[in-house]
Amino acid sequence: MARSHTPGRLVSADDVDDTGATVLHVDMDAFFAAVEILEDPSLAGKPVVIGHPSGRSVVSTASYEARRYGVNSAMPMATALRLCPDAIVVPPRHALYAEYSRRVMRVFHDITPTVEPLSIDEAFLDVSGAVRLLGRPASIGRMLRERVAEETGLTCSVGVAGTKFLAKLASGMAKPDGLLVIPVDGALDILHPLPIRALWGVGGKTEESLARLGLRTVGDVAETPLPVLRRAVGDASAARLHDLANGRDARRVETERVEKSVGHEETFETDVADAAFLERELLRLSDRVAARLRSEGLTATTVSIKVRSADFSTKTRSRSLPEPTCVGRRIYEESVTLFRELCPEVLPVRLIGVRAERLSSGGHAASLWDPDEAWRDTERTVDSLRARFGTAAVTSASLLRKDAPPDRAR
Ligand code: TTP
Ligand code: MG
Repeated sequence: MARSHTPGRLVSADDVDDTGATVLHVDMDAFFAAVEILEDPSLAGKPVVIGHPSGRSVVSTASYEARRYGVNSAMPMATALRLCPDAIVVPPRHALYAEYSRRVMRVFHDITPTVEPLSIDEAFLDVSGAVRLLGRPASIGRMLRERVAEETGLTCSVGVAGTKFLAKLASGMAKPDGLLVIPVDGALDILHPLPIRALWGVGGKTEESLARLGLRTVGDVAETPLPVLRRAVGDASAARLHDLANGRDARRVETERVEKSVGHEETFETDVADAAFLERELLRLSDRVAARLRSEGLTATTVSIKVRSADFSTKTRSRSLPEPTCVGRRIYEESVTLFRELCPEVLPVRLIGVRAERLSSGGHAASLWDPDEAWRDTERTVDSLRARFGTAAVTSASLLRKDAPPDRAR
């Protein structure tokens, strides 16, 4: 089911069975080094080591060219330079990596609201809800890799499996720049021949204890009776290792905390007195607020607007909705109504904003009568187009009108 490209690296064939493999693990390849190479293309193809050049520091990461010499993360810089004297040492620039990380995570959120970031360069995604719109898990994984490359110029590796542990294992096996599916039915065939160290959380000490029992592979651990494992590594570890070795991992992909409100606002360079233009701004802002709500799996029950006039006086107005919504059109209707109640006294306007409040998670409320259904479906389609082609590719028709005042702030 998998074929090997470079030694040790596995990628899935196009026709691999990904049924039920709805957990994706994405990890950027040689992240800090890849960002530095992107910023300075003269480094491409060279052994690049990220870290401070002093002999006492340690390596943050190394390009795959440098890894061929045995250079690795956390290795003393002096050792790295001994192994690879031609290495180009680049001091880390953390703010830059954080910015790239945000861009990568944004791509993930375009695909599903269920994103669990693990570190600066990796995350789990649960794509079970995205399958209907975006296709099978493996093709979502391929699309994600393309989108990350388009948006950032960086490569990543993707593991696709039925559980978090197996998805993470798969992305590691696919590295660099690959995608590997571990089919739900074939998981144990892949898992059992691996060394014990492949089990999540097995470090040197645990490995030693298990080796003393004569256990070498994950399959050995799977076959060992639980009481025997307990005596070797303690109750908690034993249960976890036994589960993982048998392909069991009930942990779900956990999204980040629920936010209190979601808002967007626009400050104009020159004050705007054109009410029709301001209403189109409200449509654009409402669309953005709604897209944020949908991408985080949230709905709102209150819509508020903020209008700051040329004299800096600021008015906010809010309305409660009969039903929670994540639909831009609904948010726009409420905000335009609020805006018209304030007009024309607030003109000319310096800043305008839309905010969704009283948020709850778990999609829209189930109600028999759903006035937003058609809009929501349309906007979800827009979300999926944006996931494929990027935000700029899709916009509301009324935003394309060319009669915007020339003084509009960009
Ligand atoms: P990793 O994902 O572990 O490594 P990587 O992205 O460089 O390479 P790959 O995933 O292809 O194996 O870590 C992500 C970044 O975190 C890495 O680029 C640098 C930083 N990091 C450190 O600073 N110190 C470390 O010990 C490790 C492991 C990572
Ligand atoms: Mg990485």
